[in-house]
Amino acid sequence: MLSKRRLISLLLAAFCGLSVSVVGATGAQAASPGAETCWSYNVSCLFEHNDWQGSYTMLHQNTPDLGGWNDHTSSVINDSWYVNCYYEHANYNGWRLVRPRGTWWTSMGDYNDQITSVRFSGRWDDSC
Ligand SMILES: [Ca+2]
Repeated sequence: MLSKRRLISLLLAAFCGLSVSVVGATGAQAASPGAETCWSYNVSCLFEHNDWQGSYTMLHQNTPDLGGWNDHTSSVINDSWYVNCYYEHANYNGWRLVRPRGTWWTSMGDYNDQITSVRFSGRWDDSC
């Protein structure tokens, strides 16, 4: 049988543990300032780290060479009005990844730090 003091201690520990897990879950779901900006302005964004963290750049049009952002992208948001196609090399060469408007990746997986050019397309068949 638990003493009253022990029972209160366990309840407090359980409550604190629940609080920590709730804060953790909220933190994981909270958008970064960069992500909030991208979602607010209907633009396409590239992020330095997974989960839309780190520095970011906004794109508004076809970009045949990302320059300083070459091979630097770890997550993306496409909140532009267009399909976005991301390419391995400059001038839309190499492999291609497609993101319809209003979609994202929180991680680029095997394509981490490899995007070099981005094309915007108004087509509805997800091609660029
Ligand atoms: Ca590349």
